[in-house]
Amino acid sequence: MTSTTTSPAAPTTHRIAAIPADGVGIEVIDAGRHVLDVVAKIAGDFSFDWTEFDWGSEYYAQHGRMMPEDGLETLKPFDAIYFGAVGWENVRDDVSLWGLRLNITQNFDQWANIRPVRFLPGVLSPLRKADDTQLDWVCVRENSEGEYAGLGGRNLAGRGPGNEVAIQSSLFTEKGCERIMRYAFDLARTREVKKVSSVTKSNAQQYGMVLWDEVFARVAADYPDVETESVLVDAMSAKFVLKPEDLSVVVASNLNADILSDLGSALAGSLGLAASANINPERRFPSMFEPVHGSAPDIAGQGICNPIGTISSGALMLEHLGHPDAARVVEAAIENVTGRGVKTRDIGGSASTREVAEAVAAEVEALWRADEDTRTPDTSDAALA
Ligand code: GGG
Repeated sequence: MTSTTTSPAAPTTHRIAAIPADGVGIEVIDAGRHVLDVVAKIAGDFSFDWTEFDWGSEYYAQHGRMMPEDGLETLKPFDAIYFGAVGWENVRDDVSLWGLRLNITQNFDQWANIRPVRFLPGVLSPLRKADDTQLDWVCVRENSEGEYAGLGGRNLAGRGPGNEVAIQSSLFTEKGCERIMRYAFDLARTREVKKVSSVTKSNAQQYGMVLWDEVFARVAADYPDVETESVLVDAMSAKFVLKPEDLSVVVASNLNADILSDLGSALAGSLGLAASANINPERRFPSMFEPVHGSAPDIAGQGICNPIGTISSGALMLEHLGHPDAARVVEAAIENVTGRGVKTRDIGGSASTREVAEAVAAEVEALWRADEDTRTPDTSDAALA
Protein backbone atom coordinates (compact mmCIF):
# COMPACT_ATOMS: atom_id res chain seq x y z
CA MET A 1 0.00 0.00 0.00
CA THR A 2 1.33 3.42 -0.85
CA SER A 3 1.14 6.17 1.73
CA THR A 4 -0.74 9.33 0.78
CA THR A 5 0.86 11.53 3.43
CA THR A 6 3.55 13.91 2.23
CA SER A 7 6.31 15.03 4.56
CA PRO A 8 7.22 18.75 4.54
CA ALA A 9 10.05 19.74 2.20
CA ALA A 10 13.46 19.75 3.85
CA PRO A 11 14.60 23.27 4.77
CA THR A 12 16.86 24.95 2.23
CA THR A 13 20.33 25.61 3.58
CA HIS A 14 22.04 28.76 2.31
CA ARG A 15 25.82 28.68 2.48
CA ILE A 16 26.95 32.19 3.37
CA ALA A 17 30.51 33.52 3.50
CA ALA A 18 30.80 36.13 6.25
CA ILE A 19 33.67 38.58 5.87
CA PRO A 20 33.51 41.11 8.74
CA ALA A 21 36.94 42.53 7.74
CA ASP A 22 37.88 45.75 9.56
CA GLY A 23 36.82 47.98 12.45
CA VAL A 24 33.08 48.11 13.09
CA GLY A 25 32.63 45.49 10.38
CA ILE A 26 33.20 42.87 13.07
CA GLU A 27 30.46 44.20 15.36
CA VAL A 28 27.85 44.81 12.66
CA ILE A 29 28.28 41.41 11.02
CA ASP A 30 27.88 39.76 14.41
CA ALA A 31 24.66 41.76 14.93
CA GLY A 32 23.35 41.01 11.43
CA ARG A 33 24.05 37.29 11.75
CA HIS A 34 22.14 37.20 15.03
CA VAL A 35 19.03 38.68 13.37
CA LEU A 36 19.31 36.46 10.28
CA ASP A 37 19.66 33.31 12.37
CA VAL A 38 16.56 34.21 14.36
CA VAL A 39 14.64 34.86 11.12
CA ALA A 40 15.71 31.50 9.72
CA LYS A 41 14.82 29.65 12.91
CA ILE A 42 11.39 31.15 13.09
CA ALA A 43 10.62 30.84 9.38
CA GLY A 44 11.61 27.17 9.55
CA ASP A 45 11.90 26.55 5.80
CA PHE A 46 15.50 27.72 5.44
CA SER A 47 18.69 27.95 7.45
CA PHE A 48 22.11 29.53 7.15
CA ASP A 49 25.37 27.65 7.07
CA TRP A 50 27.92 30.35 7.89
CA THR A 51 31.63 30.25 7.14
CA GLU A 52 33.51 33.22 8.54
CA PHE A 53 36.74 34.47 6.94
CA ASP A 54 39.32 36.54 8.82
CA TRP A 55 40.35 38.50 5.73
CA GLY A 56 41.04 42.21 6.00
CA SER A 57 43.72 44.59 7.24
CA GLU A 58 44.83 42.40 10.15
CA TYR A 59 45.18 39.48 7.72
CA TYR A 60 47.27 41.86 5.58
CA ALA A 61 49.59 42.55 8.53
CA GLN A 62 50.29 38.82 8.77
CA HIS A 63 50.24 37.77 5.11
CA GLY A 64 50.97 40.88 3.06
CA ARG A 65 47.64 40.66 1.26
CA MET A 66 44.00 41.36 2.12
CA MET A 67 42.76 37.88 1.20
CA PRO A 68 44.48 34.67 0.06
CA GLU A 69 45.52 34.30 -3.55
CA ASP A 70 42.83 31.66 -4.07
CA GLY A 71 40.24 33.63 -2.06
CA LEU A 72 37.91 34.14 -5.02
CA GLU A 73 37.93 30.41 -5.78
CA THR A 74 37.10 29.79 -2.12
CA LEU A 75 34.14 32.19 -2.25
CA LYS A 76 32.72 31.03 -5.57
CA PRO A 77 30.62 28.08 -4.29
CA PHE A 78 28.84 30.16 -1.64
CA ASP A 79 25.24 31.30 -2.14
CA ALA A 80 26.04 34.84 -0.97
CA ILE A 81 28.61 36.93 0.86
CA TYR A 82 27.82 39.02 3.94
CA PHE A 83 30.47 41.73 4.17
CA GLY A 84 31.32 44.23 6.91
CA ALA A 85 33.67 47.08 6.13
CA VAL A 86 37.17 47.59 4.82
CA GLY A 87 39.91 50.04 5.74
CA TRP A 88 42.41 50.41 8.58
CA GLU A 89 45.38 52.62 9.31
CA ASN A 90 48.02 49.90 8.73
CA VAL A 91 47.13 49.54 5.02
CA ARG A 92 46.89 52.30 2.43
CA ASP A 93 43.19 52.79 1.58
CA ASP A 94 43.56 52.02 -2.13
CA VAL A 95 45.43 48.79 -1.31
CA SER A 96 42.81 47.59 1.19
CA LEU A 97 39.85 48.54 -1.02
CA TRP A 98 41.22 46.97 -4.21
CA GLY A 99 42.65 44.01 -2.30
CA LEU A 100 39.34 42.93 -0.83
CA ARG A 101 36.03 44.68 -1.54
CA LEU A 102 36.71 45.69 -5.15
CA ASN A 103 38.56 42.44 -5.80
CA ILE A 104 35.29 40.65 -5.04
CA THR A 105 32.80 43.04 -6.67
CA GLN A 106 34.79 43.34 -9.88
CA ASN A 107 35.85 39.72 -10.34
CA PHE A 108 32.40 38.40 -9.45
CA ASP A 109 30.85 40.85 -11.92
CA GLN A 110 28.55 42.26 -9.26
CA TRP A 111 27.68 45.01 -11.66
CA ALA A 112 24.53 46.29 -9.96
CA ASN A 113 24.94 47.97 -6.59
CA ILE A 114 21.53 48.67 -5.09
CA ARG A 115 21.43 51.24 -2.30
CA PRO A 116 17.97 52.08 -0.95
CA VAL A 117 17.55 55.38 0.90
CA ARG A 118 15.04 54.70 3.69
CA PHE A 119 13.66 57.19 6.17
CA LEU A 120 12.84 55.39 9.41
CA PRO A 121 10.33 56.28 12.11
CA GLY A 122 11.95 57.77 15.20
CA VAL A 123 15.05 58.87 13.27
CA LEU A 124 15.41 62.61 12.88
CA SER A 125 16.34 63.72 9.37
CA PRO A 126 18.22 66.98 8.86
CA LEU A 127 15.63 67.66 6.13
CA ARG A 128 12.66 69.53 7.57
CA LYS A 129 10.38 68.30 4.80
CA ALA A 130 11.02 64.69 5.88
CA ASP A 131 8.64 65.38 8.80
CA ASP A 132 5.58 65.52 6.58
CA THR A 133 6.65 64.13 3.19
CA GLN A 134 6.88 60.49 2.15
CA LEU A 135 10.52 60.03 1.08
CA ASP A 136 11.91 56.78 -0.28
CA TRP A 137 14.23 56.25 -3.20
CA VAL A 138 16.87 53.81 -4.44
CA CYS A 139 20.30 54.58 -5.84
CA VAL A 140 21.34 52.11 -8.53
CA ARG A 141 25.10 52.27 -8.82
CA GLU A 142 26.95 51.01 -11.88
CA ASN A 143 29.42 48.78 -10.05
CA SER A 144 31.83 47.38 -12.62
CA GLU A 145 33.39 50.21 -14.64
CA GLY A 146 33.11 54.00 -14.91
CA GLU A 147 35.47 55.85 -12.61
CA TYR A 148 36.35 52.56 -10.83
CA ALA A 149 37.73 50.85 -13.93
CA GLY A 150 41.18 50.89 -12.35
CA LEU A 151 42.79 52.16 -15.54
CA GLY A 152 45.75 54.51 -15.44
CA GLY A 153 49.20 54.87 -14.04
CA ARG A 154 51.82 57.13 -12.53
CA ASN A 155 55.00 58.27 -14.14
CA LEU A 156 57.91 60.68 -14.07
CA ALA A 157 58.65 60.36 -10.35
CA GLY A 158 62.29 60.12 -11.37
CA ARG A 159 62.28 63.78 -12.40
CA GLY A 160 62.23 64.69 -8.75
CA PRO A 161 59.77 66.13 -6.24
CA GLY A 162 56.80 67.96 -7.71
CA ASN A 163 57.07 66.46 -11.19
CA GLU A 164 55.17 63.20 -11.00
CA VAL A 165 52.04 62.76 -13.15
CA ALA A 166 49.07 60.40 -12.86
CA ILE A 167 46.27 59.36 -15.18
CA GLN A 168 43.06 57.83 -13.84
CA SER A 169 40.80 56.95 -16.76
CA SER A 170 37.09 56.21 -16.64
CA LEU A 171 35.69 53.44 -18.79
CA PHE A 172 32.15 53.59 -20.13
CA THR A 173 30.98 50.76 -22.35
CA GLU A 174 27.61 50.63 -24.10
CA LYS A 175 27.02 47.19 -22.61
CA GLY A 176 27.93 48.35 -19.10
CA CYS A 177 25.67 51.39 -19.32
CA GLU A 178 22.81 49.51 -20.91
CA ARG A 179 22.68 46.67 -18.39
CA ILE A 180 22.62 48.95 -15.34
CA MET A 181 20.01 51.20 -16.93
CA ARG A 182 17.75 48.27 -17.80
CA TYR A 183 18.16 47.08 -14.21
CA ALA A 184 17.05 50.54 -13.01
CA PHE A 185 14.03 50.60 -15.33
CA ASP A 186 12.97 47.09 -14.34
CA LEU A 187 13.26 48.11 -10.69
CA ALA A 188 11.21 51.28 -11.32
CA ARG A 189 8.43 49.16 -12.78
CA THR A 190 8.11 47.35 -9.45
CA ARG A 191 7.72 50.61 -7.50
CA GLU A 192 4.73 52.81 -6.84
CA VAL A 193 6.38 55.78 -8.57
CA LYS A 194 7.63 54.55 -11.95
CA LYS A 195 10.42 56.96 -12.63
CA VAL A 196 14.14 56.73 -13.38
CA SER A 197 16.47 59.70 -12.89
CA SER A 198 19.77 59.38 -14.73
CA VAL A 199 22.75 61.19 -13.23
CA THR A 200 25.13 62.64 -15.79
CA LYS A 201 27.93 65.15 -16.26
CA SER A 202 27.92 65.23 -20.04
CA ASN A 203 28.41 68.98 -20.22
CA ALA A 204 31.98 68.55 -18.99
CA GLN A 205 32.74 64.89 -19.69
CA GLN A 206 32.09 64.85 -23.41
CA TYR A 207 33.00 61.21 -24.13
CA GLY A 208 31.99 58.82 -21.38
CA MET A 209 29.02 60.77 -20.10
CA VAL A 210 27.69 61.61 -23.56
CA LEU A 211 27.71 57.88 -24.29
CA TRP A 212 25.94 57.34 -20.95
CA ASP A 213 23.22 59.85 -21.96
CA GLU A 214 22.77 58.30 -25.41
CA VAL A 215 22.36 54.81 -23.97
CA PHE A 216 19.90 56.15 -21.39
CA ALA A 217 17.74 57.70 -24.14
CA ARG A 218 17.84 54.46 -26.13
CA VAL A 219 16.94 52.24 -23.15
CA ALA A 220 14.22 54.65 -21.99
CA ALA A 221 12.44 54.23 -25.33
CA ASP A 222 11.80 50.58 -24.39
CA TYR A 223 10.03 51.65 -21.17
CA PRO A 224 7.39 54.17 -22.28
CA ASP A 225 5.45 53.55 -19.04
CA VAL A 226 8.36 54.82 -16.93
CA GLU A 227 8.92 58.56 -16.47
CA THR A 228 12.52 59.73 -16.97
CA GLU A 229 14.79 62.67 -16.38
CA SER A 230 18.49 63.30 -16.92
CA VAL A 231 20.12 65.49 -14.28
CA LEU A 232 23.70 66.76 -13.91
CA VAL A 233 25.38 65.31 -10.83
CA ASP A 234 25.79 68.75 -9.25
CA ALA A 235 22.11 69.52 -9.77
CA MET A 236 21.18 66.05 -8.49
CA SER A 237 23.05 66.63 -5.23
CA ALA A 238 20.98 69.80 -4.77
CA LYS A 239 17.83 67.91 -5.69
CA PHE A 240 18.54 65.26 -3.03
CA VAL A 241 18.30 68.07 -0.47
CA LEU A 242 15.69 70.36 -2.00
CA LYS A 243 13.27 68.10 -3.89
CA PRO A 244 13.83 64.48 -2.80
CA GLU A 245 10.10 63.72 -3.07
CA ASP A 246 10.66 63.79 -6.84
CA LEU A 247 12.94 60.72 -6.74
CA SER A 248 12.17 57.02 -7.10
CA VAL A 249 15.07 55.24 -8.85
CA VAL A 250 18.33 57.11 -9.41
CA VAL A 251 20.82 55.47 -11.76
CA ALA A 252 24.39 56.75 -11.76
CA SER A 253 27.95 55.83 -12.59
CA ASN A 254 30.18 54.17 -10.02
CA LEU A 255 31.65 57.28 -8.36
CA ASN A 256 28.62 59.54 -8.73
CA ALA A 257 26.33 56.95 -7.16
CA ASP A 258 28.80 56.30 -4.34
CA ILE A 259 28.81 59.97 -3.40
CA LEU A 260 25.08 60.49 -3.86
CA SER A 261 24.11 57.43 -1.83
CA ASP A 262 26.20 58.68 1.10
CA LEU A 263 24.37 61.98 0.83
CA GLY A 264 21.08 60.10 0.74
CA SER A 265 21.81 58.11 3.88
CA ALA A 266 23.04 61.23 5.71
CA LEU A 267 19.72 62.88 4.80
CA ALA A 268 17.89 59.85 6.18
CA GLY A 269 19.71 60.44 9.47
CA SER A 270 22.97 58.47 9.47
CA LEU A 271 25.40 56.61 7.28
CA GLY A 272 24.93 53.72 9.69
CA LEU A 273 21.41 53.13 8.33
CA ALA A 274 22.29 52.54 4.70
CA ALA A 275 22.07 49.07 3.17
CA SER A 276 23.64 47.84 -0.01
CA ALA A 277 23.51 44.83 -2.33
CA ASN A 278 26.26 44.11 -4.87
CA ILE A 279 24.39 41.90 -7.30
CA ASN A 280 25.54 39.61 -10.08
CA PRO A 281 22.12 39.43 -11.74
CA GLU A 282 23.08 36.43 -13.90
CA ARG A 283 23.87 34.50 -10.69
CA ARG A 284 27.10 33.17 -12.16
CA PHE A 285 28.83 34.34 -8.97
CA PRO A 286 27.68 34.94 -5.41
CA SER A 287 26.31 38.40 -4.72
CA MET A 288 27.56 40.43 -1.76
CA PHE A 289 25.53 42.29 0.87
CA GLU A 290 27.10 44.97 3.06
CA PRO A 291 26.37 48.22 4.86
CA VAL A 292 27.32 51.30 2.86
CA HIS A 293 29.49 52.59 5.71
CA GLY A 294 33.18 51.91 6.18
CA SER A 295 35.15 50.63 9.16
CA ALA A 296 34.69 53.75 11.39
CA PRO A 297 37.99 53.46 13.33
CA ASP A 298 36.91 56.24 15.72
CA ILE A 299 34.19 54.07 17.30
CA ALA A 300 35.36 50.55 16.40
CA GLY A 301 35.42 47.98 19.20
CA GLN A 302 33.18 49.99 21.55
CA GLY A 303 29.92 48.17 20.77
CA ILE A 304 28.13 51.41 19.90
CA CYS A 305 28.04 51.40 16.10
CA ASN A 306 24.73 51.27 14.27
CA PRO A 307 23.93 47.76 12.97
CA ILE A 308 20.82 48.79 11.00
CA GLY A 309 22.62 49.21 7.66
CA THR A 310 23.97 45.69 8.01
CA ILE A 311 20.68 44.20 9.21
CA SER A 312 18.88 45.90 6.28
CA SER A 313 21.52 44.47 3.96
CA GLY A 314 20.60 41.10 5.45
CA ALA A 315 17.00 41.78 4.37
CA LEU A 316 18.25 42.45 0.83
CA MET A 317 20.11 39.12 1.03
CA LEU A 318 16.94 37.31 2.16
CA GLU A 319 15.11 38.76 -0.83
CA HIS A 320 17.90 37.66 -3.17
CA LEU A 321 17.83 34.14 -1.70
CA GLY A 322 14.10 33.84 -2.34
CA HIS A 323 12.56 34.80 1.00
CA PRO A 324 10.63 38.02 0.36
CA ASP A 325 8.27 37.48 3.31
CA ALA A 326 11.21 37.18 5.69
CA ALA A 327 12.83 40.27 4.16
CA ARG A 328 9.65 42.32 4.67
CA VAL A 329 9.41 41.18 8.29
CA VAL A 330 13.01 42.28 8.99
CA GLU A 331 12.30 45.68 7.42
CA ALA A 332 9.11 46.08 9.45
CA ALA A 333 10.93 45.03 12.62
CA ILE A 334 13.60 47.69 12.05
CA GLU A 335 10.88 50.34 11.66
CA ASN A 336 9.15 49.27 14.86
CA VAL A 337 12.40 49.22 16.82
CA THR A 338 13.58 52.69 15.74
CA GLY A 339 10.01 53.94 16.15
CA ARG A 340 10.10 52.78 19.77
CA GLY A 341 13.34 54.67 20.33
CA VAL A 342 15.75 51.72 20.52
CA LYS A 343 18.59 53.44 18.69
CA THR A 344 22.34 53.76 18.72
CA ARG A 345 23.82 57.13 19.53
CA ASP A 346 24.48 58.24 15.93
CA ILE A 347 20.70 58.57 15.58
CA GLY A 348 20.04 60.07 18.98
CA GLY A 349 19.71 56.96 21.16
CA SER A 350 21.85 55.24 23.76
CA ALA A 351 21.43 51.55 22.86
CA SER A 352 24.42 49.37 22.10
CA THR A 353 24.94 47.58 18.78
CA ARG A 354 23.93 44.29 20.39
CA GLU A 355 20.84 45.77 22.08
CA VAL A 356 19.55 47.04 18.74
CA ALA A 357 20.19 43.64 17.11
CA GLU A 358 18.41 41.84 19.93
CA ALA A 359 15.47 44.24 19.79
CA VAL A 360 15.14 43.72 16.01
CA ALA A 361 15.38 39.93 16.42
CA ALA A 362 12.69 39.94 19.15
CA GLU A 363 10.48 42.14 16.99
CA VAL A 364 10.94 39.78 14.03
CA GLU A 365 9.78 36.95 16.22
CA ALA A 366 6.74 38.90 17.47
CA LEU A 367 5.73 40.02 13.97
CA TRP A 368 6.17 36.56 12.53
CA ARG A 369 4.03 34.94 15.21
CA ALA A 370 1.35 37.62 14.84
CA ASP A 371 1.21 37.03 11.11
CA GLU A 372 1.56 33.23 11.23
CA ASP A 373 -2.03 32.43 10.30
CA THR A 374 -2.04 34.53 7.17
CA ARG A 375 1.37 33.56 5.82
CA THR A 376 1.64 30.88 3.15
CA PRO A 377 4.88 28.90 2.80
CA ASP A 378 7.33 30.35 0.31
CA THR A 379 7.35 27.93 -2.60
CA SER A 380 8.88 30.22 -5.21
CA ASP A 381 11.44 28.68 -7.56
CA ALA A 382 14.17 30.74 -5.96
CA ALA A 383 13.26 29.55 -2.48
CA LEU A 384 13.23 25.94 -3.57
CA ALA A 385 16.34 26.13 -5.73
N1 GGG B 1 31.02 48.39 3.60
C1 GGG B 1 31.51 49.25 2.62
C2 GGG B 1 32.94 49.57 2.78
O1 GGG B 1 33.66 48.93 3.50
N2 GGG B 1 33.39 50.59 2.08
C3 GGG B 1 34.74 51.01 2.15
C4 GGG B 1 35.07 52.03 1.13
O2 GGG B 1 35.95 52.83 1.35
N3 GGG B 1 34.43 52.02 -0.01
C5 GGG B 1 34.62 52.94 -1.06
C6 GGG B 1 33.91 52.49 -2.28
O3 GGG B 1 33.51 51.35 -2.37
O4 GGG B 1 33.77 53.29 -3.18
